[in-house]
Amino acid sequence: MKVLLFSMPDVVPQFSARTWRAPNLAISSIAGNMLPHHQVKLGDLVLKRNNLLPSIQNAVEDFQPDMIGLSAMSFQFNTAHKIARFIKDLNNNIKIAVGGYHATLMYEEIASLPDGVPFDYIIRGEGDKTFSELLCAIEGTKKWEEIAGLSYMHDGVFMHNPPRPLEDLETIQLPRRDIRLWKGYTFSGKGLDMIETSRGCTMTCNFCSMNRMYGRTFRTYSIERIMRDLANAKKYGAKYIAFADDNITLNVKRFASLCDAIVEFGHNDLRYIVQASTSGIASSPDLAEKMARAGVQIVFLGIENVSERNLKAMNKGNVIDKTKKAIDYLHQNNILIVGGMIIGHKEDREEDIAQNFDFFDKENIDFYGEQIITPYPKTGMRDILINEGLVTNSSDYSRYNGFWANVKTKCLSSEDLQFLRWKYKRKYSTFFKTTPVFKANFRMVNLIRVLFLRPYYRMKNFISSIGKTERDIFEREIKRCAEMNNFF
Ligand code: B12
Repeated sequence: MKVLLFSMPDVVPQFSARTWRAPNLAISSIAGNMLPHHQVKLGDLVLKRNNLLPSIQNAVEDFQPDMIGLSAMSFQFNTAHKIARFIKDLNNNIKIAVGGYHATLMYEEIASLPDGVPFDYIIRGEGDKTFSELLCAIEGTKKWEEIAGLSYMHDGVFMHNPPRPLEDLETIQLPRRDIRLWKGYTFSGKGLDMIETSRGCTMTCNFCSMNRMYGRTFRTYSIERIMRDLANAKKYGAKYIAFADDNITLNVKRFASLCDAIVEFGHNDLRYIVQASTSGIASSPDLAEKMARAGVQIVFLGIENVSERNLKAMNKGNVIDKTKKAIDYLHQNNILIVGGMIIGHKEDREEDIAQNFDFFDKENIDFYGEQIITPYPKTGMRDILINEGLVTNSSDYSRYNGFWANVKTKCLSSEDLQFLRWKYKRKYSTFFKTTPVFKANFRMVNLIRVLFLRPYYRMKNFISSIGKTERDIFEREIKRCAEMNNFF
């Protein structure tokens, strides 16, 4: 069969496609686990945001696929739905499968969409083997009802097979990087690629969708497999590697040996971006040193919030002291920090939001990854917020990306939340704080920032706001963000 796999073009304003265009690891992995007699191509549509539909039409007409697979997070699902309709209009014989987080969480709702379903198959959970078995069923070499994790249309209704047990990672083949339709994967002007070293997380954060995909489990790939994957990514031009692991410090000892292996295998010429927990990094000062030696340049640090009340509400426990220690250990090793921050908790007032931005500023957090709490489908946090009557947008998932306010607090409306996030982000983050190029040697940059740049940007903000109210500038910015994913 001829298969085309697409990841979605939607991005969240914080991750501008100008500086961050990552390949989607899911479709690369699906392709890597298909039987060799199939032909497959990969299209990461984030590379085609400016001419989306013509790019899809050309790819379909040039390649003539029998099957198209779409990968979507919740905030990208609307786009996946419209693209599926567009493809069916192009050629109704093409079969369409959808997979990823939204499909896994909302497959029953998708199967009963009121205005008809442009998808023929829904892949729930890990799709590496499920998709390969689906192609076998189409070719008549596998029984439909035997494919765990598959939902398929039969006589006009969707049949939902039992959920798929988690895969043995030893049996998952390397992702394919040789069949990408387009070029342009980049982070701050250098080649970017994605690698996973593990799957799952055992932590209990109730705002996270992970445990609906993997339960509270943690499986790891062998160091040998990871080194082969790094060599492959390097072969296809990667200079930056973002590890897709949600929390690479779940097993600190293992991560430390992975850092040592990267040096031993000579892959410390790459620059790494990882996601880690504060308690993981704070567990030993040697870890940050090993990470720096391996080439880790940026850490997405799950700080989340600095109020004990809100940390408790997220099942994160009081990690503030560990957070401060983790920040010190990383900065002592010249590692840049993207601080994960979640605001808009039920008791939050303006001062609670200000407190987090103030902490980030005092701790010299390099990039602000602030998000407004989002009631992602089927998460514990969603149930709590709905029961409290605090969800203001319960069904338009296209706004479920941490940028938009879909909730209110007992003291702040969602409009207030949207405005305050913008106001404090603008107040604290300066240009140089968001441009990694200038951060190569951030000690010097810090000095420049405090002495010259902050006053300069305060001046620039002031000049650009002359004659305009803060609200005017805010409305203009929000309008720009609301239009950035309008492709149809
Ligand atoms: C890496 C990552 C990022 C990276 C890079 C993403 C990118 N490509 O640009 C960064 C940090 C930029 C990021 C940002 C965001 N992320 Co993110 N991210 C992840 C993470 C950690 C790994 C994704 C990954 O590659 N996994 C490895 C692959 C192999 O697994 P997979 O994607 O799940 O795919 C498997 C199955 O889902 C399925 N499958 C998936 N697609 C398809 C398609 C087909 C056809 C088939 C058959 C099967 C299939 O099969 C695959 C193989 O088993 C996940 C959590 C996780 N560990 O999965 C969160 C996650 C996907 N992100 C999430 C979110 C919300 C976001 C943001 C919106 C929020 C934010 N503000 O940070 C932004 C949006 C970014 C954007 N596009 O603009 C949520 C999604 C929740 C939801 N309900 O949609 C997750 C689940 C995190 C969470 N804790 O809840 N993210």
